[in-house]
Amino acid sequence: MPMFVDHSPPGECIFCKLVKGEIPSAKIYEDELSIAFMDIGQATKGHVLVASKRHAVNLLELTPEEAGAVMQTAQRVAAAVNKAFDPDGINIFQANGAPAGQTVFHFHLHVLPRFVGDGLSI
Ligand code: D5M
Repeated sequence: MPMFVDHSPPGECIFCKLVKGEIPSAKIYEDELSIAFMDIGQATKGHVLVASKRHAVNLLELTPEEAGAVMQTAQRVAAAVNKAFDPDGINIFQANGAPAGQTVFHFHLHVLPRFVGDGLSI
């Protein structure tokens, strides 16, 4: 599968619908360019996604302003997650393309609290 193929009509992907409030989410923060919400899968306790509000398939499609905004939001979220869940560590990761593990083709990064013995292998 090619890396840069979007699988949804513009505005119709699952995170676009989430941004528009058309599907429910556990939203924890938003600003003009970015939004943060709990990951539905909770790979660990406190797993949050930070997405661009505009539909960009991956990192390479973000504007510099969007890239700055999502990273600033990720830092804020990481601080909040650190306070709320007291993890032993935190991963920030982001997949570009199906071979890299991307499953939702709307830019997002993961703020993933890590706990000693959590068994994750990323
Ligand atoms: O990560 C895609 C992530 O998106 C994966 O961890 C599940 C999450 N996901 C999918 N649908 C939803 C909804 N509706 N709310 C919250 N989280 C969701 P990737 O890096 O693309 O594999």
